[in-house]
Amino acid sequence: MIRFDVITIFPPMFDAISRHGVSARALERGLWQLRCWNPRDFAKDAYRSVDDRPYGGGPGMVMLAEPLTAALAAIAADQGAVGLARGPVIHLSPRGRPLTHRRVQELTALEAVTLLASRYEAVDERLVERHVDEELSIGDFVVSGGELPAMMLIDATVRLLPGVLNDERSARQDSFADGLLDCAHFTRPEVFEGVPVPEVLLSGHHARIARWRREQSLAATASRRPDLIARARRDGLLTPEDERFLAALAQSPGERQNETK
Ligand code: 4F9
Repeated sequence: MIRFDVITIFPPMFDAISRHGVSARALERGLWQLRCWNPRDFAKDAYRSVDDRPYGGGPGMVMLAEPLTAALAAIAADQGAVGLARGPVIHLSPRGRPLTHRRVQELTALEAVTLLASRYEAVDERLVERHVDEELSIGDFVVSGGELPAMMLIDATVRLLPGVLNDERSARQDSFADGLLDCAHFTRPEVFEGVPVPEVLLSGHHARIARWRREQSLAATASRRPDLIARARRDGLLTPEDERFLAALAQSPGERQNETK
């Protein structure tokens, strides 16, 4: 079982994953644990300050190293007291390396993961240097704090834990699980605003359906994320049949307008 310890000045934000949806149900069923730690509780002054102005001047505030260090020490002590193998301390930051499906999969094997969800413009770099193992980004954009990115990391990890999803096949067909984007999906009605469901899906021919879905994945990935095609090729995830399909796709521009959506 995995336990997430999160340092945040807004613990109630985490109700979003502890009280709603798949992650909440898994929490209730004891498949993972969550503890939030407020750095204000580790502040040293009467105002319970967790930030201060940057040396060198400039806009914004910087999170103080000391309350964060104290919070990290308390987390490590608590994890140790209950016998958890210490996992990494991860800071969610736009300066981090991109979070990937592979890294999420690796996290599922850990007993404890500590997340620093920072606010303000930055964290004192000495704290990062000395006490953070890894900085991870969830995309090339900035949000108002690390809480949402931290919740995304937790949610992505929890849904891969055994027993969390109703059908284990769901996680396997997700985008990125096989290095490609997921295929398109359809449900009732059979005709929507004049657009019919692709005929092959009504055929009951399982091998043809599987091939069609594979080609949908390949076409969407080639058009939207050519970087993923290159990687899948490098990782040996493309069959000769896939390669023939991609070659034909490259020969027929215009027919795939839809794929540039
Ligand atoms: C963290 C943005 C991870 C993207 C943290 C403001 C962040 C972020 N990925 N933005 N605080």
